[in-house]
Amino acid sequence: SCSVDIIMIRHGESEWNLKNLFCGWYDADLSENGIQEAKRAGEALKKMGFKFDIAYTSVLKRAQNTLLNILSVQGQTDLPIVKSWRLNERHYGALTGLDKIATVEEYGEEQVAIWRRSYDVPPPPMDENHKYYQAIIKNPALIENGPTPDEFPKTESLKLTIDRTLPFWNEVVIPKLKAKTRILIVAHGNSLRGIVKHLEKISDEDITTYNLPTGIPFKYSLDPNMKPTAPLEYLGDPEVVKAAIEKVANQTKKK
Ligand code: DG2
Repeated sequence: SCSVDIIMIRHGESEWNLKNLFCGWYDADLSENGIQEAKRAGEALKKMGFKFDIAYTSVLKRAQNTLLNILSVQGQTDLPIVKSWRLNERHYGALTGLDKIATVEEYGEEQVAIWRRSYDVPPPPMDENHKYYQAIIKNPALIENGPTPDEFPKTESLKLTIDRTLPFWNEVVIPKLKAKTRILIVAHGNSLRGIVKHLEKISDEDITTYNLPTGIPFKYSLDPNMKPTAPLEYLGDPEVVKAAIEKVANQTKKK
């Protein structure tokens, strides 16, 4: 046929999603619920008969472990996996490790919304005295497969995230898609928001209210020019999808 499909998914709930902490480049693992989400995603993909030729993921373990859980349920444990820091979550700067509600209480809803969802305002940078600076800078995964010391961010807006994710999309993913390779991408809330913004041409304004749920696969059909023929399609129950998106939006809402 003349269109090609690609499946993408944000990792399942991480331990820091569960604790409601800004995570960014901190290498939190999946929560128990996150593992279950990944397995359910694997079951859904299996049921719908999806097979893949290659998977792309970030260098962070919440994404990699989501992928491994999907593949073990879906039955493709021998799938080639390519890891790139360009699919990492946006670096959350000085906010890394802070409680999302406590941050709203300290800085106000408006400021936190700007840091969290504005297109081009990055959070304050992470300095060397930050509680998680060493854990991130010394993470072997980020040293081996990470950016060069020059490229290593201290914080990232969505725009900066897109700037380093899109070269991967254009130079690695697109050629494979053109060769009809069946691709699965497992990445993060904001690295995927960047790809979605690019594909659907979502405006800088409209992207500020756009949220992606954890652990629910979605599909694009791309025409020969690699343009989506329709908005993303979630491979899940619409009510479950809606609730999962609201859960992300509500992470900064006081109860
Ligand atoms: C979350 C996204 O990233 O947080 O870094 O805290 O997808 O890796 O769990 P992920 C984080 P929000 O931008 O939705 O607050």
